[in-house]
Amino acid sequence: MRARKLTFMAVGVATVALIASACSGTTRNDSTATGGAAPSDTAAANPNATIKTGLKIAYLPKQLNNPYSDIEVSGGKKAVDALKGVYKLVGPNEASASSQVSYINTLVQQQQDAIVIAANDPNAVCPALNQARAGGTKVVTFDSDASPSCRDLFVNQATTAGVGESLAKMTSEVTGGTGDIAILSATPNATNQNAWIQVFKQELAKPQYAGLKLVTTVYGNDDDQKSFQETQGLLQAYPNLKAIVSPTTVGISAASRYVSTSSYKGKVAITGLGTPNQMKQFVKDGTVKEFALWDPAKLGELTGYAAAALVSGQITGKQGEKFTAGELGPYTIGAQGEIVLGPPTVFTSANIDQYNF
Ligand code: RAM
Repeated sequence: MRARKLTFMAVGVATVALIASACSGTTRNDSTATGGAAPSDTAAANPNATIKTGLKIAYLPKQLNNPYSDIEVSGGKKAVDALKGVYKLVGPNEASASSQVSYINTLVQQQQDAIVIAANDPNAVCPALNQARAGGTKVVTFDSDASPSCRDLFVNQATTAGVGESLAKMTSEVTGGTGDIAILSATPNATNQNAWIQVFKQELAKPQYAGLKLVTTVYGNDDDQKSFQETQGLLQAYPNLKAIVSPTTVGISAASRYVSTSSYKGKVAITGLGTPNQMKQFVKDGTVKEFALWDPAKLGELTGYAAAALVSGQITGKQGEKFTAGELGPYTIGAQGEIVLGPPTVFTSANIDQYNF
């Protein structure tokens, strides 16, 4: 399908650091670590290049048993099918830091044209991803980025700043602007949640949010049961809690389920990021007033078109390059190889019935 690069880059000291970090995973404070063996791609983009058919495009979401991932990859399959490519889906059942490495290694052996991955840790996946790239496979992250040193493109669902700001605004609205609040996140290593939480905290430092006090952040690991138990723990440990902010679809639905049948209903607000279909019942029963998300299927679809454009040479990942993502229309690559799907939608009782995902 394509010429494989035979040369591997000199890897140097930086990769040793990455391999070391792969053992323990990465927390937010070192998530900006760079280095690694990014292949030097000096080829110029050819905007008129034809999208090749038969491209082998493999999706590797954070985890398979997450309704969000199912929606996401359904859009990926739609794009790959439309482009007459060969779609593949693999992934772990839990979203721990190094859980994706063995899947990447297998995809490398299978000589996929592109690996599309939502990274469970920005650095743990890097040595394997760079090995894929050294062999000629293009790497596109979506949903949760890896270090820019080990991917060609990142398709972000919304701007990181936009998501963080929206979380702060919703929290203020559902609490009336005052009180103790807690975060129920996904895994401690998740690039996307950590980036959103960082912006959220910066927002909370602004005068308009002075009445909100973040008391703790806990991690449900994008596991429904653990998220449910962490919710219970938060409510017991912080009797004055006014809101739980959960920037994960798994966390927000588990927290809502707990609160909806407890004495905390009506006293502790829940907001964050959720799928309308999982959250509808909790909006209707009054547990949840507002939350946000984008359409995960569109994220998967856009990523499929980006991967195919990259493999076909229409784009190389440089800022300013343009491509068309089928029915989703034209997109332009931004700084650091980032493509943004669009702004998130805020869901309330007024609009939730209009959405079905
Ligand atoms: C969960 C995952 C995913 C995130 C959504 C909002 O499903 O953590 O990565 O984007 O929540």
